[in-house]
Amino acid sequence: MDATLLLRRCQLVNGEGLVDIAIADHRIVAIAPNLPVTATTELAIDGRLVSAPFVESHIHLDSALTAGEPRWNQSGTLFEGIEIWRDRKASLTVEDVKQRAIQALKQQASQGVLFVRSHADVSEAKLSALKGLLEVREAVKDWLTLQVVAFPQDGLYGRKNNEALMEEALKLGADVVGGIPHYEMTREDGVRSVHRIFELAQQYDRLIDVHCDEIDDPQSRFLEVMAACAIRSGMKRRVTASHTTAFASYDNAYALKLMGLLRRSRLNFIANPLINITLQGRTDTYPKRRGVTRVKELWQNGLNVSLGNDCIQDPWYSLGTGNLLAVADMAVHVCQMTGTAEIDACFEMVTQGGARTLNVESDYGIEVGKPANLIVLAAHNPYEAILQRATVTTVISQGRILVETTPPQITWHG
Ligand code: 17E
Ligand code: FE2
Repeated sequence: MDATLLLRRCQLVNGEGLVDIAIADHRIVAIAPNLPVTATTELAIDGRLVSAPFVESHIHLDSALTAGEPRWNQSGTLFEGIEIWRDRKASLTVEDVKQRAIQALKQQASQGVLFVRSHADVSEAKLSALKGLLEVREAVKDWLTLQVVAFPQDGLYGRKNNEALMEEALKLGADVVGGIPHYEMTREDGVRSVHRIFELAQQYDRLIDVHCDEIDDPQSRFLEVMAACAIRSGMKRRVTASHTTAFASYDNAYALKLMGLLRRSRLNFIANPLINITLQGRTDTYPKRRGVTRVKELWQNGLNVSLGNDCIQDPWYSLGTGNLLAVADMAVHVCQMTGTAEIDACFEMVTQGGARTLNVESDYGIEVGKPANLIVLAAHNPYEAILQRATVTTVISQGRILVETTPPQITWHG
């Protein structure tokens, strides 16, 4: 058999012994020890970890790389971030969005991310964020899969025109319907927005990903509305609740009832621990809440959880490099996922779990017949990868080597 690319002696995430991986015509054509194959290019992996790519399930590329414009977020709250972004987006252009989004995506791809779901603010009259990201989706499609969420940052009912802008965004081709019920003016508006989101998703045949209960208010209970709608509509796995930070503030009696409903709903969950450990708890003195959703309990209940960066240097978070191992590392700490199976689960949340959230599982994973998207890490297993924030040394996209990085070389002169 002839291959274009052959990886020798790879350690797979759940693999027993080492295997070779042969790639031809952009697809994986064979996986087995000691393949009798010749290839145009052969890579000696020498027992290092080879994984399916990282999946960024939650990021705002429209605001990425704007930290400090027009001013820095001094209070560190979600609300100040929204106000700064409102001023910044007044001068948004399609070119501005495209340039920053592509820069951020290249930075992420260099760190092994080949699947990304980005929110695009559609509560802005010209829809520049959405139009820019739809053009980026097309521009990068040969090396990265981008999904775009129509996200009404100022509320679906926050201004008269916002609902119409959302529908316009779906007509233009957004992949996912977004929302922000906890930020609507009233509880009633929030509930109404969730129902409208489900209606639109069914009408336009789109996925759903709602910023849900991103607040420390234990009375913010839109997650139960989403779960009920997911069950009644039958959309279940096509629905995602992002952030759900209020879940960390619910009392345990309500959380127990809710968890039963969530198990029925099969919703996907996305936690963004880098951002929510800094945004939440800002009105607390001490004890100060962590404000990250109940990742461990959701995972223990068999629900699909993925982890996202949310921000790369924007009005909500001035730090961030788009590295998903940094996010997994933060989840291990904040969510106390320190058991061995729990650390492995955090690695899965930035790979397979994200693929399930994005509904791209049929094209994702290291299996014969699937598109050859894979990454090589300077580590031997997921634990080492998180421990070391391991360098992704080779990124292979659609069967071609897209990026190579040499890990830092330390010379000890003791
Ligand atoms: N917008 C929002 O509502 N919440 C966030 N965490 C970010 C933007 C980053
Ligand atoms: Fe977000």
